[in-house]
Amino acid sequence: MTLDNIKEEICSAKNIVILTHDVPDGDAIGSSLAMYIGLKQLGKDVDVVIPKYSKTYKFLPFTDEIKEKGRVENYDLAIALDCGDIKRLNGFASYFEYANCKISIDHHEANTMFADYNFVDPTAPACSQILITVLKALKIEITKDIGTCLLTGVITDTGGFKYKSVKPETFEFAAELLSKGVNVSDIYRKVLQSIPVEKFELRKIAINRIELLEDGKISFTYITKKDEEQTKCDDHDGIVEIGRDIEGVEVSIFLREVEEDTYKISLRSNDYVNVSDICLLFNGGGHMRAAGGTINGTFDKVKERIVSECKKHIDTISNE
Ligand SMILES: [Mn+2]
Repeated sequence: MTLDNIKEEICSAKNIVILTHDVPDGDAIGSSLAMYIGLKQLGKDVDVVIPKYSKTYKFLPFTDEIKEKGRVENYDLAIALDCGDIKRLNGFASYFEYANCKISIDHHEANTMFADYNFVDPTAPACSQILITVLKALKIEITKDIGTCLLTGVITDTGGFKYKSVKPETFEFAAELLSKGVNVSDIYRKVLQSIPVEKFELRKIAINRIELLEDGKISFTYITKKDEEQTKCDDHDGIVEIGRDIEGVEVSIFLREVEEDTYKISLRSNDYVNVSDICLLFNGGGHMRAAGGTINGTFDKVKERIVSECKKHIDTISNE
């Protein structure tokens, strides 16, 4: 069984590196830190490498120990968390490739099974929820710190327990963490409610640009590099959800300029459109109702391509 192999590999490794996906969200960071704290408990030489992340998550325990770069080139073991594709490991893929053994623990539907051992459950609402099983198998004590990281992952990936991915186990899991002293309302407020002023300014720009297309079934907006310079903010978390929450919208599109003629796409769907399928066409993927990718071309071309692809998916399904 994969879990037994994972246990064995973790037990025998000395040097371990923990990696996650680029533009890390609360589940990516929460899972990484929970794993880090757990492996420290086992006395491992462990690094958690996350070059850049939103300061929203600075409140999590042990963020001071997050490294921008690894300590060595060749780790005994590399663990990728919450990452469906090696391409999404971005700058740190070399640590993964050079490691003697590679493990992936994830919940992305489109996971490419890129590791030696892949512990993937696409029905789990968050990687953090899978992690508790792994940590327990390793006989790691679920402390308040670990619980805070894990619950942050679940809260961010379920939008505060409101997505369809939430199952009875999600609440059982939350109940268990609460019993360890984890402060759910504090996490909720920090990751879902309060936003820094500069982030609010960036959001305002995106909201003002929202267009409703295809009879209001598609919401579209974007942010340029200039907007980021002007607001001194590059944290786009939450923008794509604003469009998704407009009544009648099936798919919300958010484009972000990363360099000239290159855009990152974020898609959200409300119900029946599988946006992971759409993003697979654009070098990306993700979940049925939340996915991302990259697209090259001028702004007008990019907009036209992504809108027409979303329209095609909406039409096919509504004609079935
Ligand atoms: Mn996740």
